[in-house]
Amino acid sequence: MEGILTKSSALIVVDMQNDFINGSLAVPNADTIIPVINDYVKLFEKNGLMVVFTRDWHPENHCSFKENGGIWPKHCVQNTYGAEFHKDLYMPSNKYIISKAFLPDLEAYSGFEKTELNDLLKKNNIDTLFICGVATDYCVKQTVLSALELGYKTYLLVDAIKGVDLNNFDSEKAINEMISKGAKAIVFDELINKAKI
Ligand code: VGL
Ligand code: ZN
Repeated sequence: MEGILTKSSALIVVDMQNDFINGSLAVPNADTIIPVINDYVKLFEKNGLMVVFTRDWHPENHCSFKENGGIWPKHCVQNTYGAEFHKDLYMPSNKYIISKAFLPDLEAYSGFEKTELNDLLKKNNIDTLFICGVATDYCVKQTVLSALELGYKTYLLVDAIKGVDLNNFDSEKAINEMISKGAKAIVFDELINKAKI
């Protein structure tokens, strides 16, 4: 293994949970990226590389819910079906799960916000991240921007993300912002070719 995929690379799969795929806060066409994400997960697993799944993990009374003055329908409540990972998502035996946005009064779109993610990556000498999942315009975007601020070389897996698009072009704007701040857009075949594995 050489090229852009090295022992210091990790895959971060953002929030592929039932509520975001076909539940209360369904991201349009999120189901269509599951097979692509599975290909990435298997590629990393096959090469013994780290795979991290983040999950939105709200308490019942989370501030982001409409009933509490927020903008979202109730979603991803801890220990409910809606918060479970989708059944078609391939979960390798060797994986890490990072829960986020678990404090009632704090919205946290980034997988790094108030979590152990940065420590976990540092402990494993990770310097390069490959990020996919949902939603492009919220948690994927904020996770990518945090990663860049923390100094990780960051790839956005553009064939394995989907956005909410509350406003037209939100996802497109989010992708442009991530790239302008240093993220590199890449698709599966390109990664395979450049990885030289
Ligand atoms: C998300 C809206 C609300 C996300 C989380 O995972 O992108 N979006 N909570
Ligand atoms: Zn949420």
